[in-house]
Amino acid sequence: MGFVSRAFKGRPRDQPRDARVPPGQYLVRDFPVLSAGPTPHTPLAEWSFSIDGEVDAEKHWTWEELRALPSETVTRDIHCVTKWSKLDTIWEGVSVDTLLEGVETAADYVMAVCDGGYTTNLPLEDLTGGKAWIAHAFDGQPLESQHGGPGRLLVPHLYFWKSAKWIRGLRLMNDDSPGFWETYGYHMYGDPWLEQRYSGD
Ligand SMILES: Nc1nc2c(c(=O)[nH]1)N[C@H]1C(S)=C(S)[C@@H](COP(=O)(O)O)O[C@H]1N2
Ligand SMILES: [Mo]
Repeated sequence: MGFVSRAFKGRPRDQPRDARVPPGQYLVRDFPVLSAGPTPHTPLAEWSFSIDGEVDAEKHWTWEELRALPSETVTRDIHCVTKWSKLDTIWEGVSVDTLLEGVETAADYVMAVCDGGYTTNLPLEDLTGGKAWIAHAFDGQPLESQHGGPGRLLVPHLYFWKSAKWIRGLRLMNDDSPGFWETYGYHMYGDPWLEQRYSGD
C-alpha cells in the first residue's frame, strides 16, 4: 500500500528526479561556490540588516535581533544559471514575510544589497508569500561564509544568482533596476523553468 499513498502525495520529493530538473540543467551532489569577488567577513557585532528605500519607515535589525525572530526550516531544490542544480537542500532562515511585517510601501521591486557590493533585483512579490528567506544555516550548520554566511537571501524558485550572499538589506524600489549580473546581461527575472538566463531569453 505504501507505494499507492506515495504516488498520490505529489510532493516534490516524490516526483521523478527528471521532473525536478529545469531545462538545460544537470544535477550535482556537491555544493559549488560561485562568488564574483572575495568573501567578506563582517564581524557579527557590526552586522545589521535593513529594509529601506521606498518605505514609510526604515527597519533595522542587529544580528542578535534577526536571530531572535522565528526561523523556518525549508527543503528546496536550487538551480544555478551555470547549469548545476542541487535537490533537497536544507536551510534555516527568517521568512522575508516576517521582516516585512508592518512595512508600508507602494514599491513593486527590491534590490538585495550585500557586503562586498553585490546586488540583485527582484519583484517584491517573489520575496513574499513564503517564497524567500534570510538563511543563516545550511544542512543544520551555521551558514559557511563561502556560501553567504552569516546570512544570505534564499529565493529558490529563481536562478541562484538571485539568492544574494552576505545580504545586508532589501531596498524597496518603485521601478525595476538591474543589479550586478543583470547589468552584464543576465535576465531581469531569472525563472529556471523558462530558461531565463540572459536578457532576451
Ligand atoms: N554577494 C554575492 N551573492 C551571490 C553571488 C556573488 O558573487 N556575490 N553569486 C551568485 C551566484 S551567480 C550564485 S550561482 C550563487 C552561488 O551560491 P553558492 O556559492 O553558495 O553556491 O550565489 C549568488 N549570490
Ligand atoms: Mo550562478
